Amino acid sequence: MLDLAQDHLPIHLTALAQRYGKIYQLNCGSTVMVVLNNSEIIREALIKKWTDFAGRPHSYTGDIVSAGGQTISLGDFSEGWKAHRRVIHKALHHSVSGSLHSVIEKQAHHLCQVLHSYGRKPVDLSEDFTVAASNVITTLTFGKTYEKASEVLQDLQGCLNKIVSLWGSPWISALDSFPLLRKLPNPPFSQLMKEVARRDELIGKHIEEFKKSDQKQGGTVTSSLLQCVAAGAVDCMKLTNVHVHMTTVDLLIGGTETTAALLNWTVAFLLHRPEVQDKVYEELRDVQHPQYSDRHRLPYLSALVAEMLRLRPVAPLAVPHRAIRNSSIAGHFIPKDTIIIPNLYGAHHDPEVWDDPYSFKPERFLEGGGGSLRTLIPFSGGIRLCLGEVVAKMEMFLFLSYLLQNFKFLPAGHEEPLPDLRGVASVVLKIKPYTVIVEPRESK
Ligand code: HEM
Ligand SMILES: *[C@@H]1O[C@H](CO)[C@@H](O)[C@H](O)[C@H]1NC(C)=O
Ligand SMILES: *[C@@H]1O[C@H](CO)[C@@H](O)[C@H](O)[C@H]1NC(C)=O
Ligand SMILES: CC(=O)N[C@H]1CO[C@H](CO)[C@@H](O)[C@@H]1O
Repeated sequence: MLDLAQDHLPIHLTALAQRYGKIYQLNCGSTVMVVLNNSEIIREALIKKWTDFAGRPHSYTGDIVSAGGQTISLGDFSEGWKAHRRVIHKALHHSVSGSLHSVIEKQAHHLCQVLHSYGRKPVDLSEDFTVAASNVITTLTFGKTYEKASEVLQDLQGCLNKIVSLWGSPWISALDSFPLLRKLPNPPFSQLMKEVARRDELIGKHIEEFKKSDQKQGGTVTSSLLQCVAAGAVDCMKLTNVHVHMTTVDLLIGGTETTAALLNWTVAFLLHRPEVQDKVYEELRDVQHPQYSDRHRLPYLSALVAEMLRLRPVAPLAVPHRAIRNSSIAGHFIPKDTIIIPNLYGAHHDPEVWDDPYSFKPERFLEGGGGSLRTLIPFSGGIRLCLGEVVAKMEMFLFLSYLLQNFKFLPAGHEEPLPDLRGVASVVLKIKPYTVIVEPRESK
């Protein structure tokens, strides 16, 4: 229990790996967990033996936040889950193909306008990043965007963030391992129940409004799913309105804070190594309106994105998997129902794979730099691969190309220390608060 209550669990689990090796077991109450700390072993379990490890743990609190496992992210492996994931995947790619690029460009452009309006005063950009990432998702799901000050957006993001952080807290996880505790009063748990009810009210309102609007004709994930439910087509079997509802929750939770946190991390690292910013800027000078298809002409920017995903995989422990039958990993017997924790953070800091793994060196991903994209697994792998990988990669590339082409990020002041790069990790790995000065490039 103490091992799991650490403030930076990925670092703690990685330190345990140095003592106990690339695969080890933790026991918590009646729960057995196996932690995997290198990329080879994670690939063995999640890709090569995906049929054995495709499950999710059943948990008391997980059921509460996921309407009894009716989400993609927390739903256990079953034929119904597979069908649900397939439909969303198709709907996401249908809504995404062609339009995703322009959806992101529009938000990147808007983000630049907001940053211009700050002048040269020190600012905290985390909310602007959240708004940009959230608007990409709400455009894909409902065809709608919101301003930062919008009450609807504030309410929804506030509520989802609280759910994620409460659910990740030890007060809540203890309830899964120690059922007796459920009988005692637990204020964080009551708060969680309240936020879940609020979430369902807010999302429910969105879907009702959407059904009444003219958007329902097509082009968004929600319209594809609703059509699917109404038509009762074969590959939509058993998809219900609850699934449509929970899909929105999945995409908003999976797609907003992750992307925003990664942008926030990138700015912090660039403050520590300003020459990296300048190199990316030089590269971008020759490309008028950067497109995702230009990424091969922008090797330094691409290397920066890869290095950020390596150093700060924002879902550092992925989402726990469950063995759905007896199996083995690296020659060790793994009984059915063991919980598997892929330590992506550990895999990305493995000294056998990465030179100087704790240093920020985008150059490692340039030709001949020694970095290997094969061992980079920020989106995990196999059948549970992040559903938004394509969206996230395009967002990172386009947001950063717009930001770095238009601005230079500077430390907030001479006396101010540079941002602390250790971070705090619960479900999403985040950086601690800091401010930054945004200087427009053309003013020089
Ligand atoms: C930089 C950004 C992102 C990173 C690093 C990331 C990473 C991850 C990881 C590691 C997992 C767990 C996979 C596993 O269980 O093995 C995951 C799952 C998931 N992600 Fe992402 N993600 C990002 C952005 C997004 C976006 C933009 C979306 C939505 C459009 C999204 C939607 C999801 C969903 C729905 C799942 C659950 C998949 C399943 O259980 O089958 N993610 N992500
Ligand atoms: C799984 O392994 C356990 C031992 O932990 C054994 O008792 C059980 O029979 C095995 N189940 C199958 C289906 O092989
Ligand atoms: C980065 O995110 C944290 C919260 O996770 C926030 O407090 C901090 O101010 C953000 N920094 C910037 C420059 O956005
Ligand atoms: C990042 C890290 O500490 N990885 C460790 C995983 O386990 C192996 C032992 O098998 C260590 O050598 C690595 O250092």
